[in-house]
Amino acid sequence: QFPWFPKKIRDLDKCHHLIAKYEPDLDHDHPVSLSSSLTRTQIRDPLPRVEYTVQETATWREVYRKLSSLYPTHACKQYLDAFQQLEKCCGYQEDSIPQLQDISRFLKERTGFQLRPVAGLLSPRDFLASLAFRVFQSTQYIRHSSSPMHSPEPDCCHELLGHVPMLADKEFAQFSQAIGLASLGSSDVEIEKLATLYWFTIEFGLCKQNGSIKAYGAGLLSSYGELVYALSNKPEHKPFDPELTAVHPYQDQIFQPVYFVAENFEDATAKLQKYALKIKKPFSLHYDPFTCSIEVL
Ligand code: H2B
Ligand code: FE
Repeated sequence: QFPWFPKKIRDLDKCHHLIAKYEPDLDHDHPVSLSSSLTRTQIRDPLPRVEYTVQETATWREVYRKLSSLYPTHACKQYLDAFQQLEKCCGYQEDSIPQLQDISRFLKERTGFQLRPVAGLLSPRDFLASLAFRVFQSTQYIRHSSSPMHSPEPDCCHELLGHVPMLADKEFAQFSQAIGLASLGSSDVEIEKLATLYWFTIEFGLCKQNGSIKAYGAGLLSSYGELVYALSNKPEHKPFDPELTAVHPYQDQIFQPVYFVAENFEDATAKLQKYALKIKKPFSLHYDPFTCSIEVL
C-alpha cells in the first residue's frame, strides 16, 4: 500500500490541502494583506490579474528596493541572469507588483514551469507533488504593511523575488522537479525527509561559484537579514549531501545555524536522484513531458 498521488496535471486540483496557520479574517495581527480583488479561501480562474492597492504596492517597493541592492553581491549568477530578464520582459520593477499570469508565461517559455495560484501554506505532500509536473503553487497576496521586512508565511514578495528567478534556470528546474518526482507515492516519513531537503536547498540553499559562495534559496533571497547572515562567517557551511541533509533539524523561527552548499545544480540533481532511488516503492515512475503525465511502471 502507498499513498495516492496525482498522475496528470489536472489531478493537481486535488492537491490543495492547506495548513491552517493564520486566518486573516480572525487573526488580530493580520500577517498578510488581501487586495480587494483577492480572497483567501477561494482559488479562482487560473491566474487572475490582481489590482493591488497603493499601500500594498508601497510594501512591495520597500521590499524590492532593499533586497535588490543585495543581489549583485549575494545572489548566484543564475538568479542574476533571470532577474535581469524579468525586469526586461515581465514587469519586475519597484513601482508595481508583477502579475502571476505574465510570470507564468515567461517561465513556461524558459523551463516549462508554470505558476498556479494558491490560498496559503500547502501540505508538504501536495506542494511537492506539483513540482513533479513543473507546477509551482504560488501565493498572490502580500504581507501586511505593518511588517514589510517580515512575513511568517509565503507571500508574493517571497514567491516572486525568492522562487521565480531560479525557476527560470534549466538545471535548477530539473532539480526542483526531481524532488517532486521523488515525493510521489512516498510514505509520510519519506515526505518529511524530502520536505527537509526542500528546506535546505530550494529555500535556504547556497552554492559554490567561482571560488566563492552565493545564495540560491528563496527563503534567503527574500529576506534581507538572513541573506546577509547566511553568507557571513557566523553560520556553519556544510557540503550538500542528501542522506545527511534530509535528516538535519531545521529552524523556522530563527536564522539557520547551518546551511548546505551545493557544488552546482547538475551535481545536486545527480545526488538527489541517487537518493530518490533508495526510497522504497512497489513501482517506478516516469514523467512524460509530452502529455505532462506520470507513467507508473
Ligand atoms: N505551500 C506554499 N503555498 N508555498 C510554499 O512555498 C510551501 C508550501 N512550501 N507548503 C512547502 C510547504 C515546503 O515548506 C515543504 C515542501 O514542506
Ligand atoms: Fe518558499
